[in-house]
Amino acid sequence: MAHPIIYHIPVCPFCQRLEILLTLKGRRHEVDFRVVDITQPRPGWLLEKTRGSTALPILETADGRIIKESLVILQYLEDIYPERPVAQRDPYRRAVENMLTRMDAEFFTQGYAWVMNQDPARRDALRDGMLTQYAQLDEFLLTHSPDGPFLFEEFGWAETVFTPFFERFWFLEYYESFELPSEARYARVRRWIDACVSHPAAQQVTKEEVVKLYYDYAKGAGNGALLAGRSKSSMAFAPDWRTRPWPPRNKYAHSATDAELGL
Ligand code: GAZ
Repeated sequence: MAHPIIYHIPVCPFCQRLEILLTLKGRRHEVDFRVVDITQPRPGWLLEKTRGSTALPILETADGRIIKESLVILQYLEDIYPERPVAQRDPYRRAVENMLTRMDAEFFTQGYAWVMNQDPARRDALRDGMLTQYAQLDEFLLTHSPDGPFLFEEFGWAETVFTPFFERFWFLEYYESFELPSEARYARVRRWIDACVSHPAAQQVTKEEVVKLYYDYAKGAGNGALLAGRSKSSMAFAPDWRTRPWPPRNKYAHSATDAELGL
């Protein structure tokens, strides 16, 4: 049987969701992942497939049809590979994980707004906004899964949706010195996050990779955009991130050059 093709950006959190789901199902090798360089304009053949949109991931089915949006692609993969279900099958339990899934956008938007912020005067408000997000997740988990660590018995759908963002938010620790306070009202969500990021199916990125590749996000440039005075994006594939130095952490005081970043 022909395999589906996924066009993706390796460090993109939405793309990582698909890799996690397939890994949980033991099917990672059955889907053909093709890398797209986010720092270059999209090639014409790809824009033809997407009818002009540029966001990734997209999935091309075995018979050549295109599916967009990571959550929609997750459901498609869940449906074509029903063995080892990741989504809950009981309608109420599925509704519970869907309610948590619906909290994803506000959560990641808050984290990205903070890392991309360039105004030191807004830092405290952005930190408070982030803490509100963690408190909301904590409250949800305490209501539906007080013991945990996961929402249900195992790492499942909600964990697949959120874990890529828990791993991206390592950039807040590095560039904003953010630590989730050791207070009771974050204790449940902390246990969830710790269990999520240490799960074997969610090891596609490391803290070092996230911190190095997201330097330009920390300076306000998202999605592979080029900052003034630079000739290369920190999201570039080459030189390999492993060979680059750790970037300077003082994003409000200093703008690193290509050379300082090992680019
Ligand atoms: N809703 C889509 C999905 O598949 O779930 C989102 C996909 C997406 O945004 N992909 C990004 C992309 O391909 C890469 S990862 N961008 C290039 C383009 O041309 O669209 C996304 C944000 C955000 C901050 C970061 C990211 C991100 O908002 O990590 O909003 C969607 C992009 C502050």
